[in-house]
Amino acid sequence: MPDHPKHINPIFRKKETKSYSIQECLAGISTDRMILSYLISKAESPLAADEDFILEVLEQLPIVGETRRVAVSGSPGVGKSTFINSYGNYLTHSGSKVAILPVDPTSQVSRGSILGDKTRMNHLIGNEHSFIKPMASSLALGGIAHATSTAIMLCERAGFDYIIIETVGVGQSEYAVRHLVDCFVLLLQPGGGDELQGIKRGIMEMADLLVINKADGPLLKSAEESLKSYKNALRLMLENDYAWKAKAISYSSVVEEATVSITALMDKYFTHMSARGRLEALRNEQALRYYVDMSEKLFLSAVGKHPEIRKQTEEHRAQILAHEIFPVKAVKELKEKLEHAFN
Ligand SMILES: Nc1nc2c(ncn2[C@@H]2O[C@H](COP(=O)(O)OP(=O)(O)OP(=O)(O)O)[C@@H](O)[C@H]2O)c(=O)[nH]1
Ligand SMILES: [Mg+2]
Repeated sequence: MPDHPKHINPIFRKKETKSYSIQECLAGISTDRMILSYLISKAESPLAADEDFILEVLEQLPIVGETRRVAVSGSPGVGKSTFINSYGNYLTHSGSKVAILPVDPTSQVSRGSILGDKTRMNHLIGNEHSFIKPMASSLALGGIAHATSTAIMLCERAGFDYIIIETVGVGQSEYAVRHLVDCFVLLLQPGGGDELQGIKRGIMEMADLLVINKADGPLLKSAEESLKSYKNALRLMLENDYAWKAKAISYSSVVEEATVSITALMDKYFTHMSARGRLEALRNEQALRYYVDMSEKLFLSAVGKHPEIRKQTEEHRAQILAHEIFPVKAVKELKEKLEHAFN
């Protein structure tokens, strides 16, 4: 029997999932959640046949209306899922259709925290105006950006008004997700400064809205103080390329008026972005960035597979470790080899 990594159960067999034809997908994407789920799972697949299937579906489907793509990020436990549950519930009760895509690169093996997410989203499970599909794509070769951007396009064609992506604030996935959404919401814990929360300054700088969460009960006072200091810190920040200056607000999932305030702020953001074609410009920039990022990754992987180049880099690595070559000289040699191989 082949060796299996310890966490893999060798006798585990995935339950057979129903498959659908392209025609069935086209006819049912907006009415049948199983079909939308099926398509998103295909978007996560690395198989070329699945990619072709999805492309054919996408090419034949128009976008139904205007969507708002929102990312909700923040440290583990800050309350992202609970926030999405209360805010999403409010939106569906106001007549919007909401799709939620929790993205978690850390839980590929156990899908642990994603299961936790689902229990925190009890208002949205079984709600006919919402749809939740956890994504656990790999970071390799732009996995998150690729699968999530395809999932967003599918949800748009299925007629959702809001697409909310939950992503844990640990770094790499934020940067990938930032460029897929229109509005980046960062949730912060009352009390500690951002350093204390392990939130990198870079993540704070890419936020459009800062939400000081859990502003209720014993944390209310410290949430109000934090709100003040974040507002002060934001005064020093400049407008982004779309003339928007990040705003801070406090929030609690147990206070009903908080959902009204966050909805008003979100509307303000999207009204600002809709003016003067800003949203269109942002989406164009993102589409191009997606292509550039993906093509760079493809180039890198193709070059790395070139036999001569591969042999050379392996030799260089050994020589560098044996102090037989200066790294600078190795890079110069590699540059010459690359020029020779691709010209
Ligand atoms: N008091 C209070 N507690 C909250 C609020 N929102 C979330 N919590 C609590 O915070 C804990 C974490 O909430 P989650 O929504 O699971 O947090 P998360 O950021 O999605 O966590 P991960 O997905 O594991 O990163 C839970 O015990 C929630 O009940 C809030 O507005 N007020
Ligand atoms: Mg969560």
